[in-house]
Amino acid sequence: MKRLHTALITALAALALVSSAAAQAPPDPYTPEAREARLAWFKQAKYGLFIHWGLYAIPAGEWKGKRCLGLGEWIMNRCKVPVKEYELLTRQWNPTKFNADAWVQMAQDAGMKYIVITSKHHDGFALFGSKASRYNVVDATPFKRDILKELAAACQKHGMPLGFYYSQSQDWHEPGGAGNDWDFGPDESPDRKEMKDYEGYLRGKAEPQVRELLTGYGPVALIWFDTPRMMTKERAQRFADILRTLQPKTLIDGRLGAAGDYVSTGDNVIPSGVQKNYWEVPATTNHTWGYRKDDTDWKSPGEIAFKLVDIVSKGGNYLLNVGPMSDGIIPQAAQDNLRSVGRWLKVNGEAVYGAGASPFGEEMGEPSAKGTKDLRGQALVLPHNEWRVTTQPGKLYFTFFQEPRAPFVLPEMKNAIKRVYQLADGKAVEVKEENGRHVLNIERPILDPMATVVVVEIEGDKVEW
Ligand code: JFZ
Repeated sequence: MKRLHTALITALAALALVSSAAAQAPPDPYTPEAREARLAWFKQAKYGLFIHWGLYAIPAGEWKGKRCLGLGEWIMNRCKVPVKEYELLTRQWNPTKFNADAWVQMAQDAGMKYIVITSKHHDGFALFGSKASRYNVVDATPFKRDILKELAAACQKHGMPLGFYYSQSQDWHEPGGAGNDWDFGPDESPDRKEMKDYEGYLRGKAEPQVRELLTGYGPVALIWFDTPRMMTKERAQRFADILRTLQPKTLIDGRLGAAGDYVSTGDNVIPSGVQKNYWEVPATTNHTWGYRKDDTDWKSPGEIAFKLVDIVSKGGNYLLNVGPMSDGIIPQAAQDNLRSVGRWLKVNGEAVYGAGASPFGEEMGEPSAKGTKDLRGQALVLPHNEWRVTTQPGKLYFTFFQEPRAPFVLPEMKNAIKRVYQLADGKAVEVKEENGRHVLNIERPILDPMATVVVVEIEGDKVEW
């Protein structure tokens, strides 16, 4: 009896030891469950502000009196500006009107739920104080202020998640970085042998800087890697390990080269239907990321609202960009348009934040019956842009971008309908049954000609057929 007792106690003690060890060991960040947990806030957020800001805001699309076509932040590459010449821009970096609080306030007014800013773009210049490279805002400019420190503090104050874009592979300032063939020759030989000290660059600048971002700026919501040239699985994994060790909750976008938490689509590319994997589209408000003084072709509030709801109805996030000017001001037209969408979201946000994808799909478009190809050579889908559906448990949000025909026939479903009303003012919408189909009689003129949301409350959490 005594022996049994002792054995029992020993076993219990061993069990306690094992379970306490399990409680202390950090959870494995590479499991699907850990990824889901990391993505929770992101799926709720849906709409973020991308900020491309750097030395390229000074030339703003023009070098020595000549226009350089293309993206503003690519000017060094497009006009083949030698490092020694481009570096001189640091002397002019003095954005006296930069106000981190004002930027975060604008994002909040716009209804955006996270911010991602370029900590270092392809030109290699860091917007933060860095021990790994003196080519940064604190050590190389008269301004001396750490932009990211100020932005991180403002975001902390407003409860706004902050992430950093980091160009891990292209760095046109460094002889070992990828991309600068005008100063340093090609990255690879014709038979794809690496020609530069790329490893030296990764270990000497990129990896240390990513570590700095994850240790000096509070909680980092995500790191937005980009253009993974020569990013082997092994190299990408080194970056992932830095993140998972220093801040296991930080998300990795889809352009590291491996181990991303979600898919990043092509720039401005919205898929034609619901996607299986979680995704985000990076997109511009005009036609450039970094500021260009000649690009004033802004997307209207209605276009932005449509894209946002379209994206949510397909199960993704919208990361919408602004390119502040060299004085630190975000172009006024972009601010105005974003704030207009923000006012719409104040009233209609339930249809967007945390909302699920459409259970239908026919509203999104149909493949060209003639088999036409689009500009990218893909099968052309002819979009239908009249309305979109987003969901919350027990609710379907029909967002109309054009005044619907009365009566509007709801897509087929088995669920009984409990209640139908306009989201903005709660006013009931008349619903009838005709030949087994639900028919809405939506009031005309339509409540909000930009986008009117009609909520259909259904029996049960999800649509059944
Ligand atoms: C990259 C950058 O080169 C650009 O300057 C900007 O920062 C943008 C957000 O990202 O450009 C890309 C990267 C990937 C694709 C297109 C443009 N893509 O996959 O289609």
